Amino acid sequence: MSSQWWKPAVVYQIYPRSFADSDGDGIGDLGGIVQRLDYLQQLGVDVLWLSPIYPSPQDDNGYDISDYQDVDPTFGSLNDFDALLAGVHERGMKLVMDLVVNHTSDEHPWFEESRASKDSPKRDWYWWRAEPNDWRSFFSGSAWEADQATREFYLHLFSVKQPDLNWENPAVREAIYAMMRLWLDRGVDGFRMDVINLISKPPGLPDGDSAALNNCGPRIHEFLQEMHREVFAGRDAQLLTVGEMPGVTVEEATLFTDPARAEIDMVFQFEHVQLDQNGRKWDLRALDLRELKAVMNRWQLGLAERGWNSLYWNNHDQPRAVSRFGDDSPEHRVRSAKALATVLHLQRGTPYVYQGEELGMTNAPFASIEDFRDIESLNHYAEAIAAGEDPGRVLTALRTKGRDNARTPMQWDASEHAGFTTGEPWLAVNPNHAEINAQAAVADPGSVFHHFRALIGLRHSLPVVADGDFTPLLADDPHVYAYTRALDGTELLVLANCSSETVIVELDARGEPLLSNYDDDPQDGTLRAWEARVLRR
Ligand code: TEU
Repeated sequence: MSSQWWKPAVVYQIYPRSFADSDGDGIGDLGGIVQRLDYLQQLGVDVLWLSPIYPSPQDDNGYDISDYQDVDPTFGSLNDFDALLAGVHERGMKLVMDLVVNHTSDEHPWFEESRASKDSPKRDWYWWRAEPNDWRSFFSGSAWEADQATREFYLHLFSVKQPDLNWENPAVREAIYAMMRLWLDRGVDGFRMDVINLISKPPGLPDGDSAALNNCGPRIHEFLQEMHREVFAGRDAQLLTVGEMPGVTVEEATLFTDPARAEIDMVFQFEHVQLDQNGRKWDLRALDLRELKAVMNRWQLGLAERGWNSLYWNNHDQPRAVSRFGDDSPEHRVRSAKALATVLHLQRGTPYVYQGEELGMTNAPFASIEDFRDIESLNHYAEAIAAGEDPGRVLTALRTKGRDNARTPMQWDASEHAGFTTGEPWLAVNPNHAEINAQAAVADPGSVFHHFRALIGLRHSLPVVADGDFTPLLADDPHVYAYTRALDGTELLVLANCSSETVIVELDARGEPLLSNYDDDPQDGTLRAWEARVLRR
């Protein structure tokens, strides 16, 4: 596995269900992705990450897999997959699959065999107990489900239809490694690993906070080193592995991503996407830019010597970046989307663009609970209402933080269903697609799309972006995000006003302008609303 080719690379995440529908059933598919490969090549991204496309009852939109070695007919076939992979490689891009192996679907043959009887040869491929502990599921309610057949309980940290695999069992690990080797042999270029820090459970499964107790358990590094030996070692292909790790710390991330330890290339940390909440995700809290910068700067400096960062503002589990971290009002949406991309893409790490982020897509105007589809949101709503919470308040939280915000169909043009489908979309298209869509963006040199292209171009052309040292500036400034990158005598100054008011910048902002989201620079020591500048000096 040749090293670190992904440092100057940019990854684009596709949520197949919502990207492009080629057969008019209202659900995106592989044929639709193939139709849009030229668009992605024009954007300039290097790697495509596909959220799960495997056979699934779709209880959690594919993160509940019932067959790891095929493609769900909703999305297409293995032949369609091979055609997609060929199209990606022909255009010089790579394709990374989603690896969901903390749990399977309860309709996976492994689980069906496991639940059949207490003596089943696959009984301990999952976690069964006569009595549950007090663990709660990430999707509300208990993390244990009673199973009538054997009158025992099985563990599911996510939905009832997502039973957790028992990684203590070497047969489970070997079966997973064999499946991964199959996809790599098919030409896949790596894996995004779903909640991979939860696979090593705490001995004895003690009562307590399940998220904390299962975060980076005692054998996690042993398992990832074994996986690396069994799956990746000895392959000369350029591969990428990224582990999604809710709750991971900088210290743990340096261990996971230190190349000398041969575990994974990078992790998704969650600290910066949990600042606008009081404990629970649904207890909303205003975001303070100083706190956001503090977290991002700590990760930048923490992995400067050892390890590597992934960089993201949003994905299929998070609300839209411009609505959450920017200002999605018509007056400021474009500039704030560009400013957010600028401060993220020029940091040290591999940037991830979530489909539609390059257009400045926004959160959606969900009117009522009937408009939501995501199991996490629907379960939370049911539990909150049952607990007597005010429905209006709960709905406001869902509108603000709900995952469906990220899952409204991709906006390709201004037509009825935004060019996503000729059928009835599984989730309503955001009505602002008349203005916000790829067709308009590609045709407009001043669009968010072309700003992303320019940022990706800087990472591809300037070694300082991939390898330069990171130095934070103005950490205590409540409005301005600023830092430098330096390498071999080249320095980049990156600064952005992350507010909708003009502010004064307390630093020497002179240099050769490389990129900005304003056509001019008044050179008067101020930054206008959401003004972002990249200068070389
Ligand atoms: O997400 C794990 C995870 O951390 C999220 O569920 C997160 O807690 C929540 O969405 C934030 O509000 C991964 C996948 O990305 C997600 O889509 C799946 O639902 C989940 O695992 C289970 O597979």
